[in-house]
Amino acid sequence: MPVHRRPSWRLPESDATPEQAVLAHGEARRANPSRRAILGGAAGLGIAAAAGGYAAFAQGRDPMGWWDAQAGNDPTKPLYPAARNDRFALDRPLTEPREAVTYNNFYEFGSHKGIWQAAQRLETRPWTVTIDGLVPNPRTVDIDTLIKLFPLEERLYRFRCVEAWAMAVPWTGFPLASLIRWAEPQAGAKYVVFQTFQNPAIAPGFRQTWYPWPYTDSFTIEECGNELAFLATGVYGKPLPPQMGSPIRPITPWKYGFKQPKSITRISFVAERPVGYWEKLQPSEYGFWANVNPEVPHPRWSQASERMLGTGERRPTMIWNGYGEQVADLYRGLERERLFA
Ligand SMILES: Nc1nc2c(c(=O)[nH]1)N[C@H]1C(S)=C(S)[C@@H](COP(=O)(O)O)O[C@H]1N2
Ligand SMILES: [Mo]
Repeated sequence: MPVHRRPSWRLPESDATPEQAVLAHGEARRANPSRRAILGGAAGLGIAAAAGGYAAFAQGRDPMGWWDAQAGNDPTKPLYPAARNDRFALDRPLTEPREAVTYNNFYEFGSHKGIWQAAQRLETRPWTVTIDGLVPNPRTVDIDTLIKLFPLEERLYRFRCVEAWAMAVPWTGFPLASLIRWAEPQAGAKYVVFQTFQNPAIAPGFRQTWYPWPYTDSFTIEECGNELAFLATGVYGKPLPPQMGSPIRPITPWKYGFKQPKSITRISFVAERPVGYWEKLQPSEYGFWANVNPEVPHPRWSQASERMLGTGERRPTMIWNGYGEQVADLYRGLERERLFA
């Protein structure tokens, strides 16, 4: 099937070139939001209407207020905060939560970083996840049932986008390996595909038909079994906010962020290597493995260094995003493949 390709200057992640320009724009809007933008944003949203009056107005401006309201209604709220697993510690301070929840990539809600308000339209309950493909017992599970199958824990991870911005966040969730074991994949299952929700009624990105919706990406079964591979259901001690992929998303911190689809509704076990969303869109720029490497530049972004959200601090990029000790062995014998970017 032919895939409509946009010229590279119109490609989605190039909206962030130069990154500073986008950040400055976002900050200017935040500092001086137009009343119309605030009311317009709030009007489309059930909780804002329920809060009413000034509260809704203030909440419309305050991403932390939105998050608290949403987290307050979350059926899994009593599971937070989960105990921290100290084996996953960090070499740098955590990113300010406000920065992490207001600078996002979630193309279903728009191809820019300021989608957090638009994403509040995502209704994360009821929510189901379908487990299918090469498993003995394909099934669709309610998210609250699924989350309660596995004990939650907190881990501090680095997170790196191929656009060269980075953050350091405390995810809450459970090992991806636990879910894989529970699903009991058959011997022929070699890859695991994660698929994002698809509801054009609430997310304007789906009208941009040149994108290969739904957003999917995949890992090998071996990668899913690595101790770092995680299914995040929360961040900063609370259930995930919609803009960060509520109610559940995979996290593989040694890979670029685009490999990790948000707001998952399907996990499929398959035999053949799938082609993910970005690789479908632009195979010359995005590959299957997409492991972090400072020496392999993306055509539009040097990967030599990264910029921390919030502080703007520049740090040298680390190969495997600093997780070589845990993951490098996964790639022995695969040196001839395009392992990076
Ligand atoms: N469904 C979906 N998942 C997605 C994306 C997206 O556009 N849609 N963007 C990816 C990219 S490019 C990055 S860098 C991370 C960003 O995660 P964050 O916004 O929570 O920091 O989400 C990834 N997962
Ligand atoms: Mo990204």
